Amino acid sequence: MVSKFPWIFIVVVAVAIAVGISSYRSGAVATMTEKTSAQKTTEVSSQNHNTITIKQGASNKQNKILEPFSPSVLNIHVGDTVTWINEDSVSHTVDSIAFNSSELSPKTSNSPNSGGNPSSFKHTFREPGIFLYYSKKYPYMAGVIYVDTEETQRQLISTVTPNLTNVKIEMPWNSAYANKNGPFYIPVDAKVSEDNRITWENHDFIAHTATATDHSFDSGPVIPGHSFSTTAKGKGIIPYFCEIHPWMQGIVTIS
Ligand SMILES: [Cu+2]
Repeated sequence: MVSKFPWIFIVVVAVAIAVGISSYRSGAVATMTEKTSAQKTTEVSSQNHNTITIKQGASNKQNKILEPFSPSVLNIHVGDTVTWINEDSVSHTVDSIAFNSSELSPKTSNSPNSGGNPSSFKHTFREPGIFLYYSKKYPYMAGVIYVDTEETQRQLISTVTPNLTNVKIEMPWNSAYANKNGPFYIPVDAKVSEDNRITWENHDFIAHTATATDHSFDSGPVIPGHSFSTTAKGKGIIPYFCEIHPWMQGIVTIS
């Protein structure tokens, strides 16, 4: 028994040292993990600030700029901030149900009439949803921001179906009241090709309209169970809304 004691002692000490080393190591690993997550946090916070550029020449529809607000579709998270920067040579506004910018001066303006207005506008998104915005001054300019919207849902609400010559857009059940952030039209940003037929079908129990902000089309009241069709003309983004429930908005992108 006595002769075994030093061996047991040695084993105990060896185990204690081994545990000590491994816990020291795991401490080091923990420190490395913290560093990695800190780096990740930095990456995420840099993604938290998104920029949308109002392109040079955006105010003139004849310039046929496909994305006057660039990018026109943005996917972000709750808590993220978006900054619109006016790089056009005239002033602009950014208008939506959720927010309205003041008059944004041209970024490179030397004009004494700019009145010291800012050339950029920031908005922080505090809740999930689909946020459409457009320009009240130049109503053919529009964009959409998806805040924590699942990709599957975005696909559902932005169908891209090649060879589809009749694109259907649904005015869903209780669309004016079910969800204050939409979708009010499904898909909310329909992508179509020029000369495609677009049909809005009213699946709701009340009448709605699909009225282009530039008045390039206007369904007038579409009663439940009925539909309205038009032909997609002119490449670009066309924002539209319901004249009866103007917070109902959608966009059609014609390419
Ligand atoms: Cu409506």
